[in-house]
Amino acid sequence: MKTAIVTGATSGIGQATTKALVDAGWQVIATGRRADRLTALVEEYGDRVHAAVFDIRDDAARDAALDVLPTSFRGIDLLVNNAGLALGTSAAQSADLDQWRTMIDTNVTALVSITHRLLPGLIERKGGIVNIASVAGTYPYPGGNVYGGTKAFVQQFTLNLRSDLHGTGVRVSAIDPGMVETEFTLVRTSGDESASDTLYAGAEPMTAEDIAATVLWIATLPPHLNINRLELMPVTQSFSGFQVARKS
Ligand code: NDP
Ligand code: 8X3
Repeated sequence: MKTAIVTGATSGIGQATTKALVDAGWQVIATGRRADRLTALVEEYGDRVHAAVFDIRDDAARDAALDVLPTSFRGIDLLVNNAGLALGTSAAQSADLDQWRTMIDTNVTALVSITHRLLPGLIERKGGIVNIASVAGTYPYPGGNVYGGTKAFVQQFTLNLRSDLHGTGVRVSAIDPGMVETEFTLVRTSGDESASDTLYAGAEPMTAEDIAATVLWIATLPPHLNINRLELMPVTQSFSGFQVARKS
């Protein structure tokens, strides 16, 4: 049985990916801070899910959790780097620096740290890495500032990993989703349910299950195929023009 580790499995895309992988016959190390949600996954799937509760920004907590993995979960075939967040939609000049640092610590520093930790085993097993980036890493928008910057990092890190892992057999992919209805906007707006509901209302956004199915598809392609980057949007989402500030 193949083993995956999914970061940010307590909600949204990570939770749906955990379920999709288990339903497809994998066993999953599910990580996140909210222990109750990981416990619920274990209750649902039994010994096919191992709950590893830690803050992904905390190297010592991460290593402690990975050091005590049950023997049957120790050979990891797939790393799904999904844990991440956006905080705030303010323009850079009025943004909160602590929120910027939290996004960088989570979306960039923690992602590269767990990747670094797991790379030797992934190389040994000719495994795979799927990084959840975002359309925000490609297309700028007002208020996207550091969030978009972190996701551009994830996209480029993915491609550079491919270069370094050349010849190892390890596959590395970035998925760039557009609008997916999850707790993402609730987190971004510090719990503003009406802002979250308004954003998704009538938009027919993608679902966490849509992205999970894409992760599973990438992970189960024949071993000679690598998806480098894959961008997805709901049909209702597309592009808008540049803005021009005119002299009055
Ligand atoms: P959710 O808020 O529903 O899920 C985010 C997950 O990340 C949670 O499981 C959360 O776990 C985990 N996480 C956040 N911070 C930490 C931390 N410090 N330590 C451990 N885990 C953490 O959002 P999504 O499912 O939408 O987001 C998943 C990924 O998808 C993110 O990287 C996001 O940027 C990306 N994405 C989302 C899009 C969208 O429109 N929803 C579009 C494009 C990309 P917990 O809080 O329990 O620790
Ligand atoms: C999330 C997509 O457009 O809200 O990464 O930034 S967006």
